[in-house]
Amino acid sequence: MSNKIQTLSGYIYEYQRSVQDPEHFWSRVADSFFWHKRWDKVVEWNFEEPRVEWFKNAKFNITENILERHLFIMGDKPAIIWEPNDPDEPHVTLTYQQLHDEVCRFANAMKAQGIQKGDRVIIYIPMVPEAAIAMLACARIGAVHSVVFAGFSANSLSDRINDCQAKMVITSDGNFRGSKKIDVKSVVDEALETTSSIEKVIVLKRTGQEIDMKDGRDIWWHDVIEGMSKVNKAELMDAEDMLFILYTSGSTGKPKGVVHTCGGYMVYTAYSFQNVFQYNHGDVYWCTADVGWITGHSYIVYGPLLCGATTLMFEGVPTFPDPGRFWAICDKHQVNQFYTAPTAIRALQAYGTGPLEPYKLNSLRVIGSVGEPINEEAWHWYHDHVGKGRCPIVDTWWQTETGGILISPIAGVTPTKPSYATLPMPGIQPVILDNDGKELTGNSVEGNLCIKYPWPSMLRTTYGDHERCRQTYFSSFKGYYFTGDGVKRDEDGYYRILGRVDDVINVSGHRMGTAEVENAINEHPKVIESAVVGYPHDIKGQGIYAYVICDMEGRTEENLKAEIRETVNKIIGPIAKPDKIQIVPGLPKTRSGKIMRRILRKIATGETSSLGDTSTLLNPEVVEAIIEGAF
Ligand code: 6R9
Repeated sequence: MSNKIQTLSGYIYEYQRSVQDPEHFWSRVADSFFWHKRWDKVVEWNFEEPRVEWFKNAKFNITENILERHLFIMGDKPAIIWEPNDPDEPHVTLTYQQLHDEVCRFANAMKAQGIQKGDRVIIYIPMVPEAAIAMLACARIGAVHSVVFAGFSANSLSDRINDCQAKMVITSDGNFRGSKKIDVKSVVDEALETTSSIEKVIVLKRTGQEIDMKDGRDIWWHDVIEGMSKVNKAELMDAEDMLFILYTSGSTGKPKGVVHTCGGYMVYTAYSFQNVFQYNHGDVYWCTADVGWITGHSYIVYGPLLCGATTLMFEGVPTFPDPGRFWAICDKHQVNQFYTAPTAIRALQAYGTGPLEPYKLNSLRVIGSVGEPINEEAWHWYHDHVGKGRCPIVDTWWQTETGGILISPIAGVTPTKPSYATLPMPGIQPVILDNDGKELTGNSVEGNLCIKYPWPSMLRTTYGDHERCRQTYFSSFKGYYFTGDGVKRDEDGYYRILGRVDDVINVSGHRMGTAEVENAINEHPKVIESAVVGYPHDIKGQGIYAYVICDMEGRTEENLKAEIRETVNKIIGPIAKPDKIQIVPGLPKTRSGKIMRRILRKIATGETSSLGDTSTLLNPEVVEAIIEGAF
C-alpha cells in the first residue's frame, strides 16, 4: 500500500486533506485494494438513525485482499508465525500460500457442513492459527463470525449463541495456558444445553484430552477438511455486508453484539495498521492480544494480513515458563513491532528488570499499548527497559465499536508524551463536549470524548437491536458518536484518555459492565442486592469492588464471599470475579431508587472525606455503616 505517512508535516497534510474532503481522501486509500466492482458512493450517513454506509455497492471479498492479492509476489512470505505455550514445542510458520490453502480447505469444509452466506458462526477457540483460519474461512464464504473469548463461561457462550442464532461452533478439545490445561469442549457442551440453533460443532484437536463427541453434531477439524480442495471461489460481498459480530460489555447487563461490515473495516484496519506501526516489508509484528477481543481481530488478523505483514500469534501467557517469556519470543523471532496492554506491562514490571537481562531486544523498533490508560510509571518502564529508550511508544486509543485505532501517535513521526494517546488519525474528527453537549473548543479542555464525522470501520448497529445502538452511542449527544470515555486535550492539542465516564469497568483491559457483574452476583440465592464499582488496582488498572446485601443465615462471611466469587466465575468467567466483596446492610439510594455509585466509588478508593452531597439520599445513614465496614 502506498498510503504511508513518513513525516510530521506529511501527517499534518494528510490530516487536513482527510477533514477537508473525506470522500476524496478515503477513496484514494480504498483504491489500493482489489475490488470486483467499485463503489457508487464513498460515504452516506446520518448519526440520528444512525445510518452509516461506506463504499456502497462495491463488490469484493476481504480474503482475496489478504490472500490472492499477496500470492503473486509474496506467496512464500510468512503470514502467521505461531509460538506455542510450551517453549519446547516447535513453532509453526504459515506462508501466504499455505494460509490461502488452509483457508480455502476450511471454507469448503464449512460449506459442505451446510454453512451459507449470512449464517452466523461462533468461534470459541484458543490462540492457535486455526482461529485465524476459521475467521478468514467465514469471511471467504460470507458467513458472519463471532469470536467468543475461550475464557468465557458456558453461560456467556450460550447467551451469545442465542443472541445471534448461530448455526455452528468452531472449538477445540482443550487449551494450554501456562502450566494449566483448560477444558474448552466441555464448556461448549454445557452451553449447548441451553441453545437450539447450533447444528454442527467442529472440534480442533489441540491438547488430546478426553472429550465427548456427540454423534451427528460434533466433527473433528481434521476429519472435516479431509479431501477438501485448496481451491475456493470467494463469495462476492457488498462493502456493507456484515463481516463479524463481536460482543462487548456495556452499561446494561446484556452483552451487545457490535456489528462490523466488510468494506470500511478492511480499508481502515489496513490503513491504520500500516501507519501507526510503520510496518515495513520483511518485519515481524507481534500483538499479544487474544483473537477473542477486537484488538486480535483488527491487529493480529485483518490489519496485518491485509498489508501482507508477518503476524506472530502467541498461545501462552507472559509469565510461563518464566516472566522473561515475552522477551524470549521477541529475540527468537526478531520481532520489530510489539503491541501489548498496560496490565501486562505492569505485571511484568513487578518482577523488576532481572527477567529482561538475558535478552537483547535489539530487533524492536516500535512498541505499542492498548486497552486502558497507561500510567506514567509503566510508560517509562516500557520505554526505558523494553524499548531501551530508542523505540517510540504508540499508545493507541480505540474501542470494539471503532473497529480500528482512532487516536495514536504514528510511530517515529508523532512526538510522544507519557500516557498521552496524542493526536487523531487522518479521517478522525474528535470533539470534546461538556455534560450539556456544548463543544469545548481550543486547548486545555476536558470532557466527554465524541466523534463528529463517520470513519470507515465504525460499528453499523448492535446485532438484532438497532435502537440499542442508537440509544447507547448516538443519543447522549445529538449528532455525535459518544465513546463513553472522558478525555483531556492539553495545551499542545494532545489527547489524554481519562477512562470511562459510564458504568463500565476496565479490568486488565477487559471491559466489564457493572450491571453484568451485579446480575451474576445476584444469581447467588443468598444475595438480596448488589452494587459494583471499579477502584484503582496496581496491576489490573481497575479492580472490581462489590457491595452486597445478603441473607447471612447458615453462612460465614468468608464462605459466602467465596461462593459469590464462584457464582460470578460460573456465569461470566474468571475475569469478572470481584477483587473485593463487602457485605453491607444497605446501599445508598436516591429518592427515585437509583444506587448512588458515585459514593460507592469514593468509599472503594478510600476517599471518604470527599463524598460530596449525600442529602439527596433516601438512606444517608447507610453510608456511615458502609464506611465503617470498609476498613
Ligand atoms: C481496543 C479496546 C475500549 C475501552 C475504551 C477506553 C479503553 C482502550 C485505550 C483506552 C486509554 C488507551 N482504552 N485503549 N484507554 N488509553 N490507549 O481496548 O477495545 O475492549 O472495546 O475497550 O478501553 O476506555 O473506551 P475495548
